[in-house]
Amino acid sequence: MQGRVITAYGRHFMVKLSDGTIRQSYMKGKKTGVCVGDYVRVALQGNEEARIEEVLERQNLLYRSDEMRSKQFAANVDQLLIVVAVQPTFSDDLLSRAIVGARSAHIDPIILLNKVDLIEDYPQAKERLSIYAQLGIPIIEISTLDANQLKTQLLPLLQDKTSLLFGQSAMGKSSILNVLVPEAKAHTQEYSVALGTGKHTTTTTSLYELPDIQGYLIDSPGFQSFGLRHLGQSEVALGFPEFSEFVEQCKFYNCTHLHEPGCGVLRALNEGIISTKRHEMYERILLECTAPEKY
Ligand SMILES: Nc1nc2c(ncn2[C@@H]2O[C@H](COP(=O)(O)OP(=O)(O)OP(=O)(O)O)[C@@H](O)[C@H]2O)c(=O)[nH]1
Ligand SMILES: [Mg+2]
Ligand SMILES: [Zn+2]
Repeated sequence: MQGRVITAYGRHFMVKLSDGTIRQSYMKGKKTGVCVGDYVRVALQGNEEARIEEVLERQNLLYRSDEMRSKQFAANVDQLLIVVAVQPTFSDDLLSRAIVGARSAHIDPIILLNKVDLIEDYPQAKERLSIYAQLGIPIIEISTLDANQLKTQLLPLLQDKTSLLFGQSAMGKSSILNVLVPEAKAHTQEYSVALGTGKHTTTTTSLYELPDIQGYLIDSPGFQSFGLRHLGQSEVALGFPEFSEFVEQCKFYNCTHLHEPGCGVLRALNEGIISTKRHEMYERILLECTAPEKY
């Protein structure tokens, strides 16, 4: 039987089977490599459990890799909903990394600016996002305090897709989920009670079916770092779409756009067409990717 992984607790997974039932599942072997969003083939074990026999081919996989380890976020994701809030302040660095991570995995990024009801700090947040708007990344301004409005804005975008709510802690990812999938709240609370955390913060990635439309929404724990060491130079550059028209002018086909003579990107940078801040971000991510492994 086939199914889709809806959540993972260490080595254990919950799999929603094609007949609509949900089973606790496990996978044999040392390194599991199964993650939320995966389509799997399972063998039923008794009437409660299932064993994952095979992970079916992935359309894509969003993951990060730092110096010490790599971590899978989710598989088979159509779009990344990067949630930033008016308050607390979001990190430009993490936002840019999320965009690079998405594009390199062929996932479309959309920025959700949440908590626009906090009008005092709203103008500053909007201003900080203008650079991403110029890149052509959709930015949708929302507040979970207005549930009807939020649904009107988001549901059409979520139709027929698997979307991943992604971002730093306290940006409001789970609050958005709870508006769109009211029954999710019970699940989350149950889990934090069981763990005795008693906090709102999300500790596991989980996939939910949207009740009103066809589509899936994944909530994930807030992240504080997003290493991109697994990417090559051209993949990093994909996250900087404003470079592309100038890359064509580079003298060397394997130009890294850091120091080469005749580099179209550096020329555009000098002319103020490409933002210094963005180029610095590119350099930082690229140097991290090409740095030798540390032991
Ligand atoms: N004013 C305001 N507060 C909001 C809004 N959305 C969420 N919040 C509050 O922001 C806080 C954090 O919300 P969560 O939904 O738990 O944030 P999260 O992104 O899921 O956080 P993690 O699970 O830790 O990653 C909560 O206290 C929410 O009540 C909003 O639109 N406006
Ligand atoms: Mg959360
Ligand atoms: Zn160049």
